[in-house]
Amino acid sequence: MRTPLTSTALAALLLACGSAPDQATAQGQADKQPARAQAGAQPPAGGYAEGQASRPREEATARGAPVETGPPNVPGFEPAFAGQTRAPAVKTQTPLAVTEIAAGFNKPWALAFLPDGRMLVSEKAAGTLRIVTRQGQKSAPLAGLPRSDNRDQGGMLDVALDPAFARNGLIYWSYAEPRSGGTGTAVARGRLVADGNAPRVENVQVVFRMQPTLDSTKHYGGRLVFAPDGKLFVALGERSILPGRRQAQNLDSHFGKIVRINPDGSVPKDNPFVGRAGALPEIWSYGHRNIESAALDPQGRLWEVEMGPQGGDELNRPERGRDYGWPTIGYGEEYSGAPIHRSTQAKGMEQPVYYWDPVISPSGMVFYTGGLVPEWRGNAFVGGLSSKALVRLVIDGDRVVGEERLLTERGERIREVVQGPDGALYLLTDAPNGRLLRVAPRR
Ligand SMILES: [Ca+2]
Repeated sequence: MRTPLTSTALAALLLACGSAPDQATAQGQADKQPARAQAGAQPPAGGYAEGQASRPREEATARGAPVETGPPNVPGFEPAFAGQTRAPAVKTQTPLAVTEIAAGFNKPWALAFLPDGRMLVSEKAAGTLRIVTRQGQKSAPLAGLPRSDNRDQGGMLDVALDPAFARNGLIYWSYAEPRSGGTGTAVARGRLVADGNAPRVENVQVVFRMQPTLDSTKHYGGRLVFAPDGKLFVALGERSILPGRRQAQNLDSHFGKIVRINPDGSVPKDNPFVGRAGALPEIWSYGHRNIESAALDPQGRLWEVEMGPQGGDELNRPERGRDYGWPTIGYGEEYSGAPIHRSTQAKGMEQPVYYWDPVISPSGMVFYTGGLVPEWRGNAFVGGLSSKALVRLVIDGDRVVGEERLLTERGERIREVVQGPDGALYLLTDAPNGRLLRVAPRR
């Protein structure tokens, strides 16, 4: 099925797509190591204008041109249903303005609003949390945080407020925990003392430790989402290296799982695998790759976007006890171009609601419910790293019916997206000098 790229095929590809394949491939590599040679983007012999690989694009064109015009990395894979990839492009009609609130964050990863309008911002590479005022003034790093392993994809990850924060002052954060023999994702909580010149957390308690420990610096996952019933979802990665990847299907491992815990770390009795021999009781869903985007929709249901390999980033709505397929099925391939999956579908494994090939490299997610931009209500927003975009998804009946890439002209890797109390979107850019941006209608 896969043949080397010939110059004839390349010419046909360029004519058919109107876009150089190396642009999409180069973007897809940016957050994904090791990088793949661009010559590895292999359309079928004869190019995309003929043959099965052209079918998904033709379908998409019939429904309206998609925002993605580059060739897929894995042209042999076809969507399981119409609209599973390359949804028609949509365009925000409201004129937008982007304002920089603050800069100088060391690879910021997550943002959470405090009730008084100040923000907690995590700095992945520094292993810190800071408080930032609405005017952009940054506090000193919070004292009292446990040590994190800040190498590579590790460090300080997500931060979230307890649903009863106003009463108990508790915040939760995820981080790469240094351990004997390796690292693992951990979640801790503590009482925030936010006033004065020495902000800190007190009574720190680690409430979750991913098992097992593995000597890998990648794919920690880490997104924290409180469900409407007060349970805490923790979205995890599979640690990237093969000994981790293969555990995404194993219920005796937290790798490649979404776990569901009580805020104190205890296991809810109604979790799907409670009482099953050999299964870790915290597991909610499995077969995930690396989840850095997760959010509740306006109905209170959990959604996630996970980083696929080369090709194959996925939007899923994880349900209790279900298998989301990684690494058995998927729409991507190794960065070398070698196959990972024999098939895109298998019995007993869930299909993604939507997938991207080439990838967007998703991080951060929110469903917009604000009043500032009424046309966005109910839409999902996802940060894009390699795609250097804020990705907007119009969702109807659990299907994606429109996609937009916002802020592409800025050329910044978007790590986090949150809706502020004012109805604006707040973003963090992924850089050693990362920025906090506010996106709102132009005045
Ligand atoms: Ca999947």
